[in-house]
Amino acid sequence: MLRPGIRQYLLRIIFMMTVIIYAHNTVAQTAAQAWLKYRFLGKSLTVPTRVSTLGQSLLEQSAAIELRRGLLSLSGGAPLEQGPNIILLGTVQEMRAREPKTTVPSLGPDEFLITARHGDLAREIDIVGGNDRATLYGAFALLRKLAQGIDMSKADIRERPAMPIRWVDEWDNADGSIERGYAGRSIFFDNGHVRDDLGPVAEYARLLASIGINGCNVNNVNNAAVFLTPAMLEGIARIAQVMRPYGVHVSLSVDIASPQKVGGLSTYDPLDPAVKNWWATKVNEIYSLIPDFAGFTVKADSEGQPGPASFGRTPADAANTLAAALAPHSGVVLYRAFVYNHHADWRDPKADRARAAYDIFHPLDGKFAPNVIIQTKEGPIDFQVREPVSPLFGGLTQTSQAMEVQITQEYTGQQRHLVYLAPMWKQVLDFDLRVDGGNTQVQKVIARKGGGMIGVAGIGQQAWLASPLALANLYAFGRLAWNPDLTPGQIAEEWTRQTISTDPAVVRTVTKMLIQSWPAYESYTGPLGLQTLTDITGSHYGPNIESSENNGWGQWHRADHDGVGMDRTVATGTAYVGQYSPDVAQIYESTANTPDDLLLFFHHVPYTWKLHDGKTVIQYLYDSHYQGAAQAAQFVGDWEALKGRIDPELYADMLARFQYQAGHAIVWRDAIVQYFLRLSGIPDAQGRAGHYPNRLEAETADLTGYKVIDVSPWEDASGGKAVTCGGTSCSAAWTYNGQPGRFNIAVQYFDLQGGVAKFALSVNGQPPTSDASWSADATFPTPRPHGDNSTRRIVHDISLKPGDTVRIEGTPDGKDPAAFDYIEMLPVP
Ligand code: GCV
Repeated sequence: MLRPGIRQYLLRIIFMMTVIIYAHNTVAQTAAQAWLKYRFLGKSLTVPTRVSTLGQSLLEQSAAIELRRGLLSLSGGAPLEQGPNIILLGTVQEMRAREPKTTVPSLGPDEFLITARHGDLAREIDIVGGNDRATLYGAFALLRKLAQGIDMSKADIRERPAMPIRWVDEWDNADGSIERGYAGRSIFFDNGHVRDDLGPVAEYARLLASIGINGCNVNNVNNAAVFLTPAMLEGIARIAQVMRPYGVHVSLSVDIASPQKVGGLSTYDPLDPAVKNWWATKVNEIYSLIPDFAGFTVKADSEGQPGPASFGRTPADAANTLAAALAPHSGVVLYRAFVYNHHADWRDPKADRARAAYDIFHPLDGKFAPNVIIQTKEGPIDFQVREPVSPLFGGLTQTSQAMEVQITQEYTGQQRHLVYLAPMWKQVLDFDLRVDGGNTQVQKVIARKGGGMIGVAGIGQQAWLASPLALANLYAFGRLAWNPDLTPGQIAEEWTRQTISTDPAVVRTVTKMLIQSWPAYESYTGPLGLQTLTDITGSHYGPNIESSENNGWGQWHRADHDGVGMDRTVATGTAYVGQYSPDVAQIYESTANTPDDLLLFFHHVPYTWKLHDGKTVIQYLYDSHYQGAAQAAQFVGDWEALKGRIDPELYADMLARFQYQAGHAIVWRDAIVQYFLRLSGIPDAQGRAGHYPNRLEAETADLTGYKVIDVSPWEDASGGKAVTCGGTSCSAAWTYNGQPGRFNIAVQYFDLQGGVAKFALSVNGQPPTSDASWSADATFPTPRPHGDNSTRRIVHDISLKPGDTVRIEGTPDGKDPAAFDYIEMLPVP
């Protein structure tokens, strides 16, 4: 007969194992696929493993469950302790009630303490929260340290979040698609409804809570009206229920025209009494279903969304109507400052989209209700690879503000390229707007008056963000919203230790790669403040330099034969610079003071303009693209050095991604370099741009079945041309005339959707290696040959001598015509 204590203990273990096994069997998508892995580090833990709570609240119970789950896993499955040693969880009030004589300090909301106590008979770690959610944050903080192998036997930690709003926004549509999402379909919605299986949502909430995120806006800011229908709200209530145990409150994007679209009113004028009443009633209905509902996010008068301007009303009128409905329930309105005219006149040298947010919202400062927070993207345009900090952060002194950043990599490589964004966000958080000569760093501005940080996440069903390393961005977002004083390097290291390995060599290499990734991407996609030179009116992925020009979207760079860049100065340009405080404006108004990396955002200069180090703008454009592509190639080598040190599946997955990225960086490099060479007529001093001596163009081959086509934009293909196969099989052959030697042969092909074309390379009719045939089975944007889908395959180590016949055989499939651009002989080093 087992003693009751032991029996209870065993039953608890069995229960926990069942929960864990159940969770892992039923939830295909788990938090363990991200950073909550809690790998056994091969040594015993430095903390007690018996966990107890003083309170019964849902969040304190979650904290205990998370701790037990984490400790069990971290100790390699060894049974949790039973003895007197303990980790004790409770709020300040509960701790004070337990031991009236001890001095437990007062803690703010979400603030926690972790303290180790060593009595004669027992060891104790207390996790004390300023509220019950803080006990959960404390539990995750302890696990975070343990998972990195940090000794916590003498823990003495006190942390509080820097800002109250720490939300992710999802741009999920009711049909299950995700706007600008690159990781498959929604975990929330499908076919017009909330999904039956919300297992992944619970796992997501765990991930969010583990980094202190306390809000999740679950639907797209576009197409939002349907989310206020009664049936949908029932489903949203289920989502809220699943996220509640982790302290993540749900909010909704709303369409300002909902009173008309959903409510059947004849107007949605925000000052109309019937409209106000409709919102108040709708909000009451929401709170009856979701008592801890967080609030609304609003995109209005922007990119075709309806808004108050249709009635001559201001954003303050609209925001305050919603705020009045939410105020009795303590809900908030996140009103987005992303309001601009996307039909601007590109011929007007004074027109400037960058001005829009400040022009519209600055005059309204002081007119917003206290529960309105103005949500501003970190830069004045739209999540470009580099922009200056939005001047609006300095332009609203009486209004709460939140900064919106993008975790989903819309303009930064769509998770196919490694781009760790923490260094970009950190620069913005630390930027001092110098308002009234004061200490007005962005991180201080957004932390006051109930503001904070919003990360547009783009989480989907494919391993959260598709690429394992892209998850460092979600992690970093939460960590910076919690503590903007952390450095991107610290965050990268702690993420790597928890996610990949605590092996110092691995941590060093992965951290280095993460830190180098944003500058690398910038240098091959849009340096000097040009912004991402991508397909602005389409995919936002591959290169398309002119797509920014001659349209109303306002992402202009004004490149012409003589020069490049937008003149935004007060003296001669759009006067955007005047929106900054005088101290900041004096930096950007003059070319001498403007940092090179933003030169072309603020100034139009000739290509021969000398940068601060004396190099010309055009030569910098050439050099930067070659350096960036070389850096992308280096990532492959860096990663290969980790072979055998990390999980083999992760190794193989990321290796393929880095190989792809290295190839696509060449597509970017060649497109931009060719474009500016042709436009400026100024050659590359190093003779690289436009000279590809090892390349054999498809259009120069002896073609059987293949037809030559013009690629659009022309710069996305070598020589502007490619070949495409109209039949069942086509081939292109060249007679090799170069030096004899060993080569890696790169084949640049277009991997199109709607079929899986096949390619094979042969030399003198024979496949030279086992990797000389492959399928074009990836999924890229754009249904025709384009920089979006131009892909490089390298067939390794082939001996060639003059007179050899090199042939590419393409077999189309469905809508994929086995198109390709060129082959390139790369001497084996
Ligand atoms: C949700 C950019 C994106 C849009 C997005 C918009 C926004 O323009 O390309 O997809 O719409 O920003 O932030 O509202």
